[in-house]
Amino acid sequence: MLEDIRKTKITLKSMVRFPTAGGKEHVEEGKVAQLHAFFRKEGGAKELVQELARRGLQRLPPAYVLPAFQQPGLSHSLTQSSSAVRPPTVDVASLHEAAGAKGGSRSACLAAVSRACQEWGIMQVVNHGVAQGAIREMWAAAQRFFELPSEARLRFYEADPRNPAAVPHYTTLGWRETLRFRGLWDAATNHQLPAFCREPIQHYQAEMTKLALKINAAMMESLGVSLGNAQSMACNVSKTGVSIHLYPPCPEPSLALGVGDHKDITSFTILLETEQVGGLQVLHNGQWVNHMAEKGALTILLGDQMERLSNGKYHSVRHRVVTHPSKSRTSIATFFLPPIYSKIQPLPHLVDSFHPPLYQKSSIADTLPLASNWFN
Ligand SMILES: O=C(O)CCC(=O)C(=O)O
Repeated sequence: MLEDIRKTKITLKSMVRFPTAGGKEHVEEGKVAQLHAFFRKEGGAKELVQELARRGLQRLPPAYVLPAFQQPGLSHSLTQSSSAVRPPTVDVASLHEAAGAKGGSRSACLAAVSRACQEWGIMQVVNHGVAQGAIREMWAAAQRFFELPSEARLRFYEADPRNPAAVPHYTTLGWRETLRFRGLWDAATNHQLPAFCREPIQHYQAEMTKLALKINAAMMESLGVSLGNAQSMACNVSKTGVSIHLYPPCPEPSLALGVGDHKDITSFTILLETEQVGGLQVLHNGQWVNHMAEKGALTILLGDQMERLSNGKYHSVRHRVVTHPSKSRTSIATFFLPPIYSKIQPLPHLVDSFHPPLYQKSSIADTLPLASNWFN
């Protein structure tokens, strides 16, 4: 265990901070270069991860094999792990009641949200009120996108995922394929999306935004911000981005990751994922713990901005994605964050002589200029 912690520290120090759309994924520069070289080989005969998976490889192409200290190993693969500890599930039905409605269910819900944010930094939410039609259409669009011939998917491929001009944008940094783009009001760039994606994504994102506003107000209220002020803190979730991931079956899941260990730079992220396959793991009390999506649930992952606002009371959760030897998984991550130049600091009432400020006042642009290009 100590050894694990030591290794993790080395990982963080020696890794280049390499941003995903939602945060920072720690990927070694050498590994990135190797993946790109592999991808470009054979005079443009590029193979995306889905095509590699379909070939029925017994061994993982070396470009996808992580350095030993980053490999999840057998004990953390999805087929072996039997951890009884699971992130919490919170019923958020009472958050849809009129603001200020009296009753025990809302305060019980806020208490459950607070516990999940303090102890885990992740929770599944049920009775979230998101229209089922929006979810169904979004799944259908994602599936149709990933079924496009590889030449059509490759039109969006961008060798340098840090390139802010590449929107929308396709990457295969781990054992995955990812389509990502900025919030939908960026019509100037998102019109490049295939026509069949546009409406479902727009509809889905409108639903996500409604939910994000409620979750944000609940988190603020659970941190002791008065109801009126909690609702006026909507700026926490005023910017957004979306990543749609496909993780095909992987020939050697113990050697690779779908998404590397990282935290999100967001306020929080809302994740929709294939049910009952698993793949997302969170670091909890020094151990990687499997998260398994329940039927109809959405997952909330806390990010760095919520940790900063709460002066460390709530924590931005470290997470990664392991792959499955025979099953595919799809996930749709919607990232919510404040405007990138907004200076965020711990809420004043959470700072006193017993709780000195743990974070300086700073903006996303100050801390992670490369990733912030994505949301600007
Ligand atoms: O696919 C998942 O479960 C997580 C994706 C993720 O961590 C990300 O997009 O930053």
